Amino acid sequence: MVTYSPEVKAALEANQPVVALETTLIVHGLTAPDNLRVAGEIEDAIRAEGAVPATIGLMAGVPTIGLTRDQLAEMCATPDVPKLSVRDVPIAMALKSHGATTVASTMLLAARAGIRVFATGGLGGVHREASSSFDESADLVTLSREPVAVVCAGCKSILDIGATLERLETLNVPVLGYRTRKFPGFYLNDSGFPLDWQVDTPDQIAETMRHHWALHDTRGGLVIANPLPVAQQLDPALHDRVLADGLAQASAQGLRGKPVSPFLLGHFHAATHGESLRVNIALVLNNARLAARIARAWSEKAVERRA
Ligand code: PSU
Ligand code: MN
Repeated sequence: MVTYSPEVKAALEANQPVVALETTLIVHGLTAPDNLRVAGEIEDAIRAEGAVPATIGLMAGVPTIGLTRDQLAEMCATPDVPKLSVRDVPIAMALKSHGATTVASTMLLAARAGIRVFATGGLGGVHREASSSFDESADLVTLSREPVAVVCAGCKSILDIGATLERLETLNVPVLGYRTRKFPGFYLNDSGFPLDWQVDTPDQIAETMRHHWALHDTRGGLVIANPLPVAQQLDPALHDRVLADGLAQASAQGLRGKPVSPFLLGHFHAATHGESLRVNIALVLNNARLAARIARAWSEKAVERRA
């Protein structure tokens, strides 16, 4: 039902550090030809830090843990690959469809594979008009269920960030600022929302993971909020301008549901003439490197627990 690349299978069996990666970010969040190149760069960043990348997606209906470069190239070249949330996965399996996994569905498959660390760009969350549209990403409820630590630059700034943080609190999802007490704003270093907790080392994160899962019978995810350094962020004034414009366009076009996030990311990339794309790639690589270091700290703990 699930297939593994030989490299990922061997790493998991030997308790080596593994980092899960998603495919929605590649297939729907970026565009060709950048997307395939960036997918390779993310994997390289993880290897350079001494961990094994496991890019996850569905190939002809088969959940695949560790897509090869050829498989990723095929997915990027196939038109209209569906964006799969958790509820879509069994349908895509039955219909033997390719599928790009979101944060939520990647967490589901990573958890089944025993992968405990996952790097992405920004979480999905509560959309701005959610009080009337009910549009809240399944990423949030999945974080309350699946035992995976998700390294991200906060949630995408197109969302209602305050409401997203409130939902994470209700769902008992720990949110750890990595070397910060400010929740990052995806393209921006700081979203303007404070965090209760700061951690400074991958080992502190791995310790938190260990205690969280001991308390919850290995259920529930954690958010590791890793801001992009101020020097690399998008210009905040440009950000606010482009965001206001993008939200107005999405609402004028009556966009709803799954296309909203890709539309707004695409709008940013066009309206900033590629500047937001540079920032998006930089923050994903930054998250990949930290995730690899957390995966190493986690696998050291697993070895200690066995000793
Ligand atoms: N991070 C990025 N780009 C993306 C995403 C995350 O830098 O495209 C994706 C993730 O897959 C996340 C999804 O799960 O956006 C959220 O989509 P929605 O708002 O429709 O739930
Ligand atoms: Mn949605």
